[in-house]
Amino acid sequence: MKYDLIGDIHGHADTLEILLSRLGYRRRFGVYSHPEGRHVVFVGDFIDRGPKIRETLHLVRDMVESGNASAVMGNHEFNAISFHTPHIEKGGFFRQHTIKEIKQHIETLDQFAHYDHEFQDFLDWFQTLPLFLEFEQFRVIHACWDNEHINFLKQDYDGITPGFLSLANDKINGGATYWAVEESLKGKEHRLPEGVIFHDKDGNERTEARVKWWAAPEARKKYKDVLMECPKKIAEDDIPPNRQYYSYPDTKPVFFGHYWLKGDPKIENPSAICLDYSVAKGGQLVACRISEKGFELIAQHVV
Ligand SMILES: [Mn+2]
Repeated sequence: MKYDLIGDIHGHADTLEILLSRLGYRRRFGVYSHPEGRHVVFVGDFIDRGPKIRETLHLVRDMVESGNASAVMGNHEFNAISFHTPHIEKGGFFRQHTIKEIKQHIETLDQFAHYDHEFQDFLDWFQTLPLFLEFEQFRVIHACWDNEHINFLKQDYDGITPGFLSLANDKINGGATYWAVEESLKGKEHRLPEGVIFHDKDGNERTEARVKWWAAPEARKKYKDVLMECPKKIAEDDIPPNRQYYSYPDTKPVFFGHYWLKGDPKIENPSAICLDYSVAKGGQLVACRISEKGFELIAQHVV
């Protein structure tokens, strides 16, 4: 099988259709497929933010159900399941309905306002999405591959049950389940050096920063090389040898999305390749074609 991987879509169905046609996929009997039998793997985050979430979901699910694509779950799909599933024991839902959570999900709610039944169908479909995929030549996960979490999920994950949702949404008591879902779907954070803080985009004071776990070991010299939101104060400082930041330990390539990278896509580390270049912030939707020539990134500016 020949593969094309596609990054976070966030409701940008028109951009997705252009990218698919540039990759040689054609709509046949209503479903995108490739004349040479190529297969797409989507890295998750189909919903929220963009203008055509329903269309995106129909396109992606039709490809998956007809065997023309595979998909893993993104944090937005996981959050949607949690947002809409009632917590029978505690009351309310597995994900809170405060302004912050509603704002993140508002485009999806709005676009499905008159399609309740259809939305329920998609929520059921989200529950069938795997949390990671492993192929012969590569791996796929939404945010971060850590073998400890993968082994836990292989042994203990038995689908999206109420028990699983309860643990996965509970930082205090959720244990290994919470951390496996949190880090696989949202990434890892590490503590900043003593006394260093930054303010996130909502103005909250933060003492932990997201780790660029995909940065190759030889490319990790300064703090800015390993931290996503690196405070200016330490950006150019060398990382002391006693400070360890999680690094993907294997050579088998892993593809992921999630990180809203900026600029033109490039492969910094051929073992860990991010395909999210902020399509929902005016950036690009990115695919990686795997062929005899190796990996080739194909980017489509949002339309
Ligand atoms: Mn994401």
